[in-house]
Order: sequence, then C-alpha cells, then structure tokens
Amino acid sequence: MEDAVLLPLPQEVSSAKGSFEIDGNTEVLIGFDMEGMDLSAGFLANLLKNSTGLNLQVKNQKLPSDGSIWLTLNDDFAAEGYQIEVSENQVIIQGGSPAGLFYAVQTLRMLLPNEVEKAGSYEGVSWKIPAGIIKDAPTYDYRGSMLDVSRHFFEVADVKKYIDYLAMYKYNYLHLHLSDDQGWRIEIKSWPKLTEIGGSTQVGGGKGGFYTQEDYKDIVQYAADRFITIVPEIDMPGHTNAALASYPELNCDGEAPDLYTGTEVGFSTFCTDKEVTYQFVDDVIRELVEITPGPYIHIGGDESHVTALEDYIPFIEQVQDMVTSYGKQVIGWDEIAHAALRPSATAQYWAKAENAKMAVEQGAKVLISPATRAYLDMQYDSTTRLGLHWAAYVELDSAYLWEPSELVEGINKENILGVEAPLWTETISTLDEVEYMVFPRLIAISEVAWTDAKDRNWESFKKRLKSHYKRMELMDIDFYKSPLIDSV
Ligand code: TNX
Repeated sequence: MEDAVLLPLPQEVSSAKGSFEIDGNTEVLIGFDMEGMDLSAGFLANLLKNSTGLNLQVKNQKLPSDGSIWLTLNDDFAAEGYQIEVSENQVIIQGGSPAGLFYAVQTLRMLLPNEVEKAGSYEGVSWKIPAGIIKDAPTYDYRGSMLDVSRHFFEVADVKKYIDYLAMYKYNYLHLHLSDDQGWRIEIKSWPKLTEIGGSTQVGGGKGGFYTQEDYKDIVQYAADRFITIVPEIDMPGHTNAALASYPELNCDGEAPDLYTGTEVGFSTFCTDKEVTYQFVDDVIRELVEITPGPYIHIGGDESHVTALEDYIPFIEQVQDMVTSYGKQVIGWDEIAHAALRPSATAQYWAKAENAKMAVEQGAKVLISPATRAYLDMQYDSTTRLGLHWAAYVELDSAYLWEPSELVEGINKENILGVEAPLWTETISTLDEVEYMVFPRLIAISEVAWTDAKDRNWESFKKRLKSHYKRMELMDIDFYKSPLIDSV
C-alpha cells in the first residue's frame, strides 16, 4: 500500500502483507441503512463493472464477511473522514458520513490497477488491492472548482465529465459561472429573452447555448450523486451585457446594447437606481433558488468598473438580503467586502488581499482562489497556446506550493471556508482544452485543499503525479506534461 499512487494524499497510510483480490464472487455490502449509502456502493460496483466486466452484487448486510467489501458508518470519524482496512479476506470501509464513504471509494479506486479506469480492460489484469490501513479526512470543508460556461458554453455532457473529474479528486463543490457579458446560460421562465437573446452567442461569435431548468436540475442531481454541490453564479451588477442586451429596461438609458463577443471586462452595469432592476434580480434569484438545493448563491460583484461605488454598495446589500430571504447564503467575489456583509456571507478572494481582510474584519468567511495560484486559465508558461497570463504564469509548482491559511496576514484557517480553483473560458472552448488547462493543476489544488500542510511534499507529489500519468492516459485525459515532472 505504501507504493500506492494516491492523489490527494491521505492522512495516514500503513501497509500490511498481501492483498485482497476482487473476483466474480466479491460482494459490496452496505452495513448501515442510511440515505446516500447506496451511492458509494453503487459507484464502486459500476466502476468495476465497466472495467473488469465483473458484476459485483450490492446488498445490505449488518456485518462484514469474507470475500466482501463492507461499507459502514462510524460517528467516531469526521463527517467527511473515512478509514479503509484491506486484508486478504476482506475490505472494511468506515465513513463519518455517506460523503466520507464516497471519498473512501475514490481512494480505493486509486489502490486498484490503473486499468480500472478503462472500459472493458479485463484481459489479463488481476484486480488486487494491497493490504493495509488508510485513515483520512479533509483539511478544508469547501473544495471547489469553477467552470465559466458563459464565455464559452459547455453542453450538459461536458459539465458531467467535469463533475466526474472533480469527484475523483474529492472535490465537493462546482461553481457554475452562469452569466457574463458574453452569455446568459440559465433559463429564467419569467424573463425568457435572457436565454433567447442573451444565450445566443459567446466569445468569438459562436452559437452559445443555455441550460433549461431541466438541464440544470439534471446537472445538480448528477453532481449530488457524487457528493458535489452546485453553486450557481449570476454575476452582477457588472458583467451583465448579455442581460442588458436582452432587456432594454435594465439599462439606465432604456436602450439595449448589442450582444458582445469580445473578451474585455468591466464595461457593463445594471441600472442600480431603477425599480425594475430589483424586480428582475429578485425573479432570477427566486427561480434559481427553486432549482438549487445547495446552500449558496453566488452573486458575482467583481470588476464593476462602471458602477459608482455609492451605487455598488447598496446594490450588493440589497441583493444579499434577497438571497438570504430565500434561505440561501451569499458568496461574492472579494469586491463585495466594500458593502456591509451579511453574517452568512462569504467573500471569494481572487485578487485583492485588502478586500479579503475587510471581509474577515466584518466577520465573514473567505473562499480562497488566488489568481496567481489557483486560476486554471492562467498559462503554464510563455509557450502555452491557450489561456491568459494577466495574474501570472502558473506552472505546476506555483499551483502546488502554497498554503491557503498563510496567504494573507490575519486570514487564518478559522476564517477560511475553503479553496476554489476557477477556470475562466475566454480562450477555452472544448473539453479537450479544458482538460489541458486543468490537468494536472486541478490535482495539485485538490491536495492543497484536502491534505494538511504538514503532510504535503512537492517531491512526493511529483513522483505520485508521474505515476498517475498512466491512469490519466487510460482515461484519455488531454493533460499538460509539465517539464518539472520529466526530471523526476
Ligand atoms: C478576471 S476573476 C475576472 C474574469 C475573467 C478572468 C480571466 C474575476 C472575478 N473576474 O471576468 O474571466 O479575470 O482570468
């Protein structure tokens, strides 16, 4: 087990002799009857079925037995924590919650031969899990990534693929950037032109697209089945050209601007002193809340360069009240700290440490997404064909070698909700391109968010990642091969 290639690295791994072999008689047993237990058991059985061709039986059984993988709950573990004990006779998995068991299954997956990732690869592989014990729990509660589906639209199937990747590395939030100057991507039944007009294009002038509410619910459910919560973002009062182009009344001069397919930022704003603006925002939030079971609504708030601060502040305050009145908590980009933050609000630190500090001084939490470390759209180096580099070139070491609680003085672990790695898509329009930008940095950030700082080690990460290449290749992931890994 000590040689196992585990990403993100668990808290404790100890090896024993021998291994447990999965064959046609292996059963997956659920030891505790609770909602969500079947998801982890089912995920494991499905994964194994696809690759090994074996049809493992999943059933309820109160106690473990030889030849089986037994999943149960144990209150002694942290909510998202788990323990895996592998012996020659059986595998016993205990989780602090169904989510903990899901993470255990992701670890078990990495203990199995790489071929477990490849459909129909049953020839000549023995499905052995090395014996030993793993104990694990995450450092941060919120481990997220953001996908910008506004600059370029991504179909439901692509979003699901992205969710699959997040699940593998124990992420638990997917933030969808659903609106921006270039596109409005979520159906709002009371304002149908948002998608009809605002959803009709994207950067470069392509056809754009949008999610119907049914599509969105399908994404939410697919994510929930993998213990991932969707955080929808409607960016405002800036980054709103697509909405402004759809409804002239949202503009101060009453005239709709043209749709926008370029990549400038900071030129649009809602008219913050018009009544209709607040009616509009309330309708959008209400409809979004109805289809969003997760606790957070992201209200954007970034780069509102053409909104006067005296207009921006009351706008953000009012929108926070709308979100909280619908029972949800607000997340906004760090600029929202200029406004009075509601007690449950979170500021997402991306650029300005002063903003993050202002948020903490108000008692708010901070979600850590520094552009120089965690932005997946930053180029790796000056030769990267895709991406931007306004914040930095973010090679793999930059993405790995940092600690969220040491980034800004005065922002400590207790002020931090978690870590999020955003992928902006001005330059990215296909899933292959997404893969190239996010892999392997998404894996690096998963370890920053999951693994305690004292257990993280760059040399170990590089070695594990190099061994992990095979698995990514079997998964057909189009990843960036960092020169820093070549020499390992
Ligand atoms: C800044 S990060 C933005 C986005 C861009 C991104 C490109 C943030 C809150 N705003 O509008 O897409 O840079 O890297």
